[in-house]
Amino acid sequence: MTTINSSNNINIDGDQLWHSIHEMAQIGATEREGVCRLAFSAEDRAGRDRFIDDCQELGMEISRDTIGNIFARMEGEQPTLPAVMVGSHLDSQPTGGKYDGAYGVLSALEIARSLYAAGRRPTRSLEIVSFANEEGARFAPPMMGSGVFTGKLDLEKMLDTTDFEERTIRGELSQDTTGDFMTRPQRAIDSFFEIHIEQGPILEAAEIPIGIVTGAYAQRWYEVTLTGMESHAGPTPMSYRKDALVAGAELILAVEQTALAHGPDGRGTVGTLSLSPFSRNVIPGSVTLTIDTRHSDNPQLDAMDAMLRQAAAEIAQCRSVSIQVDELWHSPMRPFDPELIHSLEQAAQARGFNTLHLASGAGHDAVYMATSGVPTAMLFVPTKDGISHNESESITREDAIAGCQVLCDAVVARLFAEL
Ligand code: HGY
Ligand code: MN
Ligand code: MN
Repeated sequence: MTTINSSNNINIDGDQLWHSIHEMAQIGATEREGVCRLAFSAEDRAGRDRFIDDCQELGMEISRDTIGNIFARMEGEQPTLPAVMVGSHLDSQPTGGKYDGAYGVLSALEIARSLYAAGRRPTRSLEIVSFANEEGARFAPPMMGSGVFTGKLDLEKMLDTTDFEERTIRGELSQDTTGDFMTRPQRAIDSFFEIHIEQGPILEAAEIPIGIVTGAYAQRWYEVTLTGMESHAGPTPMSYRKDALVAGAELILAVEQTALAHGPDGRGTVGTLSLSPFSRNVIPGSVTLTIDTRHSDNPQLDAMDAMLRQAAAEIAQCRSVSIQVDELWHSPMRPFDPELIHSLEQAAQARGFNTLHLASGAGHDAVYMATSGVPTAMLFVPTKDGISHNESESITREDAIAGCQVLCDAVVARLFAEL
């Protein structure tokens, strides 16, 4: 059990952290003060290159892997020991906020900076990481970089994944002009820590600055194709129609009903929809849409899957359209590591912060790290009005610094732990 030995403590530079977060927010900045750094875009590459520059400035060893994850390593006194890894992601939603992901990567960087500034070389090595394409907004599924890194997602299949303009990740990466950094050697990882904004209302409502994350909700993503019959909006009587869009509208309401029918932890969202032939006076013959379902409990998510498929079958029959429901991705609920959770709890208490334990409705790279068997834990800090995946996303400077300091204390305890 790694205990927080406050004599080991390293104090972070809160001003430097807050400044680096807002420097990063300039990369891909939007007019409404958010960010747009879609995975593998020029803005995403610029954010990643800034991270690389800052790590190189410290003298860290940079490496990457074939899906574009970036690793920076501070070698410890005993370099053959498995490293402590800390990180998150720099890619964003199209109308993302300044803090989702970037706060976690730049907190990891601040821990490295603080160790170098204190002249402290840890026993274990420290690896900080920026995982590629966590959001899955442009290229689904999400958490792709960590999924490939942990072997849970197939690299070749991911490289051939296309965005809505039919561009592939392979093609995007081929334009990559990052330096010729070495591929990260196969090296064991002792533990993984991630700090993130909560992206929900719980911590702010409880007026508690530190959230200890117990695990992340299970998720299932679907791609749905509805096929009816396009025909003339005038001469076609209502009873003759095979309207794919009206069937889609019923399915969207069924998604909402399915989530509501599975308690407060049920979530159902239709975030994209396209139709054809997209003409004012033609009955839509074809609709494609995506569904994101989540639940804190694996069996409940399975029950939602069954209910959704049942609803689709009934709508298809009633409206004489075909509805193809394809599961795109499934991420089961994964609890995080009790020992690391305890070390985060200790670190927060040692600094006098109240904590609250909560599950994450959002997915994070920590989920795949935990799934791969690496002891993993996450910290949350409050999000203003619980709003995220929105340009108005906001956190306080005070909470950002408190969270990073608590993370630093737990990470340092692990880095210097007696063997
Ligand atoms: O969708 C999520 O949970 C995360 O933001 N990728
Ligand atoms: Mn995120
Ligand atoms: Mn996100």
